[in-house]
Amino acid sequence: MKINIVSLFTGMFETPFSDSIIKRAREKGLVEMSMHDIRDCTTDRHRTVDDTPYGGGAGMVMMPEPLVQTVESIEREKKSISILMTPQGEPFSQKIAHELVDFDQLLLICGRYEGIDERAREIIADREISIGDYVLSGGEIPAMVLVDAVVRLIPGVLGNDQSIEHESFEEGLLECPQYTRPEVFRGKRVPPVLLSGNHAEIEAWRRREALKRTRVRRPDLLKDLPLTERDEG
Ligand code: 9D3
Repeated sequence: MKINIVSLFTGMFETPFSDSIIKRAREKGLVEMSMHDIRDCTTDRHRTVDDTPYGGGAGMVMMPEPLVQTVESIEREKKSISILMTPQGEPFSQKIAHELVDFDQLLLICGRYEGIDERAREIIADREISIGDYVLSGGEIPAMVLVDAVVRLIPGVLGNDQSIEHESFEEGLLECPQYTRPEVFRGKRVPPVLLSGNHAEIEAWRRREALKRTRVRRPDLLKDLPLTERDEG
């Protein structure tokens, strides 16, 4: 998969994508990433990328010309999609991550200031995504979140021992409690069932604990979950 990131702060992407899972995915040739600085597509002496809003008001708006120019300078693969990271977009989810992993190329456009000129938005954005209802300073961190979630779904990126199939959001439940050595830590014991060696009982316990935790912390997740008869008990 090819990932192109359009931003005014391309330097922000250097370290997060040079570590751990994404680093290994790049080394294995499974993802190719490139950053595109919008300022490189300016033509004036001051390399201006923003201007005051028509109609007045506080803040600045990203000008259409350098932004559209930057996006249009990127070579497109057959199956590519351009995504504008914006607080007005649809909320990002594991489901969207699965939809995006099917593309050969993602173009992620990061806004800054109060946002981008509406005409530029219409021209460059196939889809618009937000990562949640809180205010950030720009689309860079949201783009990193999206890349991380999508890249780990590319076949071959995760090792077999890190299989995604049993991960919490894939099953629609929160994770059950996890334990490792020692058996007793500050007087707190590991639940005896986990030491029993009875795999059927361990599985049943994990499912029960995951349901319990989801019911308390995220009851909204249970609404669209197919529960078995055993779960209801
Ligand atoms: C004062 C009105 N704000 C709109 C909600 C203005 C505004 C706030 C933050 C305009 C841009 C931004 C910068 N944020 C993003 O570009 C952004 C974002 C976010 O702030 N939260 C969650 N997801 C995203 S994706 C892009």
